[in-house]
Amino acid sequence: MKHILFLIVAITSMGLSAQNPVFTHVFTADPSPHVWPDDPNKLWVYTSHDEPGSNNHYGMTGYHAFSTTDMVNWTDHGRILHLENVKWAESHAWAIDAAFYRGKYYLIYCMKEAGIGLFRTGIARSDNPEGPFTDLGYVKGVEFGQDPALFIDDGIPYLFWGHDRKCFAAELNEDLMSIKPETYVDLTSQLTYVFEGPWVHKKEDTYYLTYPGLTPRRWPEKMFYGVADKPLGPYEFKGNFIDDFEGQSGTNHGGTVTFKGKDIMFYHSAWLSGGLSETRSVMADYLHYDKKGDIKPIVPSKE
Ligand code: FUB
Repeated sequence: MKHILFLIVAITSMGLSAQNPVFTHVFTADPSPHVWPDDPNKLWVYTSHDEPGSNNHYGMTGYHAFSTTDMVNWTDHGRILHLENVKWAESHAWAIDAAFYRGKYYLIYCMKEAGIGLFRTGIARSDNPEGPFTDLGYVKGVEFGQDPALFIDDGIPYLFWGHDRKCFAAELNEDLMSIKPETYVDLTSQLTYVFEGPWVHKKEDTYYLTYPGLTPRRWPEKMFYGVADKPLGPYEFKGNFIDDFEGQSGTNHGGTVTFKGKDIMFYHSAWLSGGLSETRSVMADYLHYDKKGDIKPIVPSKE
């Protein structure tokens, strides 16, 4: 496994700051940030990997993992899973998430099933956060499983997924390989403008579901959110928190993590590629809540 240590030179009075885009030696998208319970001083970001020139509507082939203790010095743990290691899949290694569940690390991702060409939600497992990850197959009960997010709440695994203006969720069975059909919910009508890429995080007692959406003005995607008091909703739509910005990609996608007491939103832009939608780069900015618990708008920063 290739390990690359690289430095991002950024000094701020807050002590936790990355330069945007966060990774500049490789194109990355769809960031999934996590702090695992065994090491609260380390932040992990799992990403999909844009390959310039793939020229096949985001014809991506694998995923990377990155870790840091300070948001300045990052280790690229290299390619942690590749299409060629997933027997049931043929193409399009799209968005990813990760989870720690019952002592093991899991990746959850979407790829097109061989011979069928529809997205399935794959699961891979490892003893270590950086892998190697072994594919276990795809989750049963999920039709067209694009953009999965695996959210563990009080030891219960929940899967969220969404595509083409729809968003769904369900509790998973303990082996994570199938949904509990009786828990399946269609959240689409609760999440105005939803297009794809759901992500759930909990703050105090509130569940926040953030997602890329399309307004009637259409592309590019902007980030929206809704809130609930239970993981499976119902969700109350709250609004937009990352609007259009200079140098964005046609898509946006990301997640939130609390690291060393700060809430950080990871998402992506096309800053590094000069605006090419299929050559994206991960971004990070602080996420702030107002007194009512609403997410304040994020304006992408250089640092
Ligand atoms: O990265 C490929 C696709 O683009 C993701 O699955 C979508 O969410 C969008 O970001």
